[in-house]
Amino acid sequence: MKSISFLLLLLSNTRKTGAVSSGHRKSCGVFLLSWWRASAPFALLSNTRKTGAVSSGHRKGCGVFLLSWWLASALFALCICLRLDAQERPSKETAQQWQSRKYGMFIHFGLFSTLGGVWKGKQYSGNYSEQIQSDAHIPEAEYAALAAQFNPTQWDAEAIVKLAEDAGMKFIVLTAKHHDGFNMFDTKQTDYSIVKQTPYARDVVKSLADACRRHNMAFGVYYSTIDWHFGDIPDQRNDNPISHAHEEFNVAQLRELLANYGPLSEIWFDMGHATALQSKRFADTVHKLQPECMISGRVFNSEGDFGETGDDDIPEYITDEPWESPASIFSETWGYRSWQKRTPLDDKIQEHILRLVKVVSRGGNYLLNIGPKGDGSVVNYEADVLRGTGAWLKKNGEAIYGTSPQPFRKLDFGYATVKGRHLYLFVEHLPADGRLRLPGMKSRIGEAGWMNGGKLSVDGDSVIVGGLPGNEFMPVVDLRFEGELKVQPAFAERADGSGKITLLPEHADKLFNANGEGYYDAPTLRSEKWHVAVERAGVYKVEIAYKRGRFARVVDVQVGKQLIKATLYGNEEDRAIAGPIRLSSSDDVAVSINPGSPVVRGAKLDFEVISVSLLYQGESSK
Ligand code: H79
Repeated sequence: MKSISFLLLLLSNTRKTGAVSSGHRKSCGVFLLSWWRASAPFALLSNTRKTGAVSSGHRKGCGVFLLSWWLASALFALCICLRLDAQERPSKETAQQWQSRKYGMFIHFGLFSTLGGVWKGKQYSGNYSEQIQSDAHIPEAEYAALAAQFNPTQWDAEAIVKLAEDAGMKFIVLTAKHHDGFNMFDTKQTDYSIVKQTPYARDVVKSLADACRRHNMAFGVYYSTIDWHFGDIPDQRNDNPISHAHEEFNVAQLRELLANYGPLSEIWFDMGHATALQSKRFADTVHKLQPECMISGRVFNSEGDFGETGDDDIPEYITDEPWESPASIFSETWGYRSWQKRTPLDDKIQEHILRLVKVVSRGGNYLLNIGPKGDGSVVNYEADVLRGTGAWLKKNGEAIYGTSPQPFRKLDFGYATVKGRHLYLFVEHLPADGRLRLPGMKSRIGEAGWMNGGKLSVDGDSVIVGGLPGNEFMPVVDLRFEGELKVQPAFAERADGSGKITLLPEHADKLFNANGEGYYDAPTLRSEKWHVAVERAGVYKVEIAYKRGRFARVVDVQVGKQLIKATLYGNEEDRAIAGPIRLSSSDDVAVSINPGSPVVRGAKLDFEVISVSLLYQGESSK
């Protein structure tokens, strides 16, 4: 993931937002229109019109027939339309609300918590401790028998929500069921649950859902699509296929989770290797009952509403699409590990503040995990890490919540976010000359100052800070700008002597689809985008040099607000021409290559762009 890619479009099909749903409906309409026009009675009508060979009586009968046929087919078309669009996706507002929360608490709590990473006196480190059943090859019956001793009397949902608040977290996601298949909620699908098989006999998911509701804290659940108790073979990769019976079981459990715990902010599907139809069925099951519930990309096959990075992964890209980075306090485990070597607290707090800032500056949400002990209590060290991040957020939260990603590719001092007329600068390293440079900043900078602190002077595109305030970690500068935020992209391409503007892949912002078919699938390239300074107004053609396209395809070339199509053939190496197109002179026109619309979820650029050239044709087209 350490590529030079800067942008990631995590979910290919943007159908999740309101905007895209209408796009989808439109494409559905286009499809229906062409189907209708191509259908027999229409062909008959146009034929008879052409030949004029039918009598008027015949024509009348024919008209009635055609009218009723059209009405029937329109009704049928409507049904198809409604059916295709039956499962709504969360609205744009919901997606934005989800994105604005930025920092949440993940909780890995289950039967595995009772073992704390130890089985029969041996510490297991081959896998995360929540997967000790697999790591230590514990026979199913022996593992299931642990339930008789599982009595988390120290589980205090109210205190956990309070801890999340103190940490500055805005949402909580709890493991309703992990890969071991042990249910932390009351389910009718199996007796293998905390309610039916433990002395505790209470629904932990319910207790937390209720506490979250009391505190206005967004609440979601983690749900593993694989299940060792159901019969999936434990395997380190956890990419088991899902049998038909298991699919039905999962769907029934999802319905319970969506029906019995109030509105869920998200369902955090994890692992397994669902088929495309299974992923769609899981997503549809959720959205049918709660259209506003966001679904993690690990439902796979591009059915998620938000992208999920790999565990503890922070990608190098920037995007304002919904995505999340799930993180554990120590990358070795999510579930409680009694023998975890705990490093100095302040370093750990700083490590997670830095990770939070990186994720948020790239547009994502940071989901930081705690692994309570088998008795339900939170590990003190973990609570202290969270409270430490909370203390920093109390001062600097303004620069985190509800912000957009940084508008600069790279800053030599650290990171940035944007909100309204504020640009927030997170200072990780102080440059030797004491200046925070904002390359390409074109908006006029107004006031600047340390967050809740002293004023700073501004010189052109730099804020002069001199030194850092005290020995504060990651201090933040609050800078106001005037008007719309305008940042000149670092790589605005210009024409050569002949008027040709050449765009190369190494200068492109790359947008990817994440969470394709499964956990182990690399993100796929969805779009490449450049910024062009057009110095000469006039007519241009667009030439795309490409290679390794397997099939002929039409691609969308977006030049500013203009969309043109180019046809690429399945040759090893070739060129395609699109346009002509008229451009007026401007210092920043975005040019991008995208899959031909209408797009389906997961659509990708399955060829390699060698270059894109804008060729000047003259002042007007000949
Ligand atoms: O719930 C947590 C994990 O148990 C679950 N996802 C997070 C949120 C997960 N299940 N499987 N995987 C993640 C796949 C991860 C596999 C690996 Fe590894 C992680 C391979 C290498 C690092 C696990 C740890 C196996 C070896 C070390």
